[in-house]
Amino acid sequence: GSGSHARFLSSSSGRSDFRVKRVSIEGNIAVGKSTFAKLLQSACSDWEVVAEPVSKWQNIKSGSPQTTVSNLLQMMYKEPERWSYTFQTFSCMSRFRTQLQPPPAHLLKSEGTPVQVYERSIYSDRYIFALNMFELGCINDTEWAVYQDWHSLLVEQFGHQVELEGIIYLRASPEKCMERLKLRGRSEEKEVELDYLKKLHIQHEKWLVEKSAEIHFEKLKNVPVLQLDGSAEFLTDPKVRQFRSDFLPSLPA
Ligand code: DGT
Repeated sequence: GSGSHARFLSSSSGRSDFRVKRVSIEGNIAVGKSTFAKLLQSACSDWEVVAEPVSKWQNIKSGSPQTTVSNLLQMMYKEPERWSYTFQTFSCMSRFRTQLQPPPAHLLKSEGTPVQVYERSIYSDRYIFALNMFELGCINDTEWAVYQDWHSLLVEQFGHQVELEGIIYLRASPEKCMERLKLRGRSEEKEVELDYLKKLHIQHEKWLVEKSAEIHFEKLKNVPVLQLDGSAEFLTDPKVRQFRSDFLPSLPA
């Protein structure tokens, strides 16, 4: 509720020289993270969204002198046993890279509480996706050990620079996410089955609701989680619109 919302925005980031707070939006595939993130950004000039680098995963340039472009997202969905480990190294690296970027100057100058909003995090990379691929047998024991080893090293070395103030969990049924996934029709996702979304849903629940996931980072366990009903249609639901006009009058109706 609003209590936890206020709590994670008012607590200190632990760095006196650096007021920018970081919030990650988590949730199943196609639940509506980007739509929600854009709403946050348009509601408040102090909030900046850093999108998930999906387009980078779809366009990897390799080879010379002729450059070929490969679509790792597609390769991962087509042949998960061959490509999941490679995918997770690249998705996690690109998440680290974008989240380590310094915030833009306008945020640093802002007088309010500047917030950077991430679509997913280095933590969902490990505790949702990589773990799920391991449990499905698409990442083998050796790959999983190697992934966890370098993931922990990077978090220990750089974690303080990407510390989260809070997590927003957009929660919806796997069926609802499937409906939206079909609606948006991203070609790589054609073969995604409801069962896969159900498994990802359970991983989210274990980490963010039941708190029963085996998390290796003490700080992460204490990050407050704001749970929001992701089944609402944020752009058209009358109740959401009413809330927006009452509390966020700066937004276009
Ligand atoms: P949204 O805004 O909630 O509709 O979601 P998008 O489109 O911004 O992002 P989402 O959740 O659909 O993720 C993009 C695609 O990448 C989707 O097919 C799931 C996949 N994906 C994202 N992160 C990972 C990951 O760490 N591992 C694997 N295997 N797949 C991932």
